[in-house]
Amino acid sequence: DYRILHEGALRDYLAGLPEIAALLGGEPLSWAITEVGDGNLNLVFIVRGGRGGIAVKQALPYVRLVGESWPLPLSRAHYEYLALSKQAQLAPGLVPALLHHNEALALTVMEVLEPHIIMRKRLVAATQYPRFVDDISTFMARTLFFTSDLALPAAEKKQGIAAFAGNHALCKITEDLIFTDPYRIAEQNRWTAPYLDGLAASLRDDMDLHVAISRLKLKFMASPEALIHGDLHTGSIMVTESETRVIDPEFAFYGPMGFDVGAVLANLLMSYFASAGHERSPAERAAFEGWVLETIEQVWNEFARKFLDLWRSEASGDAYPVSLFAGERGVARLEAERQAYMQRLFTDTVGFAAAKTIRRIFGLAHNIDFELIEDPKKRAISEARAVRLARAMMVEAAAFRTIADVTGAARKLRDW
Ligand code: SR1
Ligand code: MG
Repeated sequence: DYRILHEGALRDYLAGLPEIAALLGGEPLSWAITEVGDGNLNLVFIVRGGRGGIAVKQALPYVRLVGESWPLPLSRAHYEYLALSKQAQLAPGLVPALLHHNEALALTVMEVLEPHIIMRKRLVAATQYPRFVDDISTFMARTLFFTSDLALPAAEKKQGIAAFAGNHALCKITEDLIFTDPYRIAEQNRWTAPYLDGLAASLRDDMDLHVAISRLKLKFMASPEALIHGDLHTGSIMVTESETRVIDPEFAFYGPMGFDVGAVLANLLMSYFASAGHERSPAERAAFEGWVLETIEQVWNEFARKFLDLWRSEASGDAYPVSLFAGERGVARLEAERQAYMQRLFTDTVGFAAAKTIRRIFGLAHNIDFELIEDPKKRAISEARAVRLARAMMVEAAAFRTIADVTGAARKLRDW
């Protein structure tokens, strides 16, 4: 029954949903319908009636960014709906409210987020968000912890893995676009030529990097640690001064936790390096970049603190059986093991953050942090700084022991 619902057909469809029609209010013919999707994959409509508004997201049977030559399963809308439902349960108030889902039409109706704005757009304008650290660290700690073996009995965890196993076409996009193509000649790659031609060639020739990215790819493919968002960049986060909402989990599956945490840190790091290329006074630049680096530190530190608190207080999973850690000695040993676990997760996070950075500079899908720097030479300088840090983070991930090691290295590259 799938068909693409453009304005008229969408109006008729929504008019047939009594609860949605009542929420919008007024006559269906009076509803204002605008297509606002600026992502790479889907159609997104905002519909406004006399009483209220809604957001409607419909998956296209192909990649919007490229066109019909690249087909993509509609089932991703179902996985997005499943993930949003789970995230709403685990991190209430941090995802948009779900109002309706039609699996056959690959269509989901959600609350309209107003006056929320895509975070990436505001970062380009050097805007600081005071609530971001607390909200994103809560979102990640709760969604990752409560879908992991630390919180779930083994059977339930395995059912979770199975429920998302069919989302492999979206995983394959990540496997190709993030973990493979930037390191080889690929038709869809692009970069700021001619300035980054040499750097692009050096990535294709760098065997240490090829080993490091392949280890990360294997980790992405074969580590069902938790239900991850799968595309947690600053374009998947909407913000106001007082609220944060995580959107668009269509890449969700059971994968490595560090992929989500690394995505957030990578996108903040790119915002930091892009800052030098945008028009802003030295004082504004210093204030914004200082805030970004502090935010990066706090995101990791708060995430780790909250995750560990959950582990200490809410561990009901089958991993680390309590009976094996009885007595004072057991309690101390388990706490040491928790710290070791977080260190391994940090190393994964550093590596994945690097992979997420390099793909945005040499792969198919770029981001406006860099793209809106009009002067290609300035853009290339910012991008080259980000790549220099990313290479070190990928090849020597374990040498970055703390998040301050990452921000310290970023600071050193500010004027490189
Ligand atoms: C073909 S899809 C390109 C990218 O868009 C999405 O936002 C994901 O990041 C994906 O890798
Ligand atoms: Mg998206």
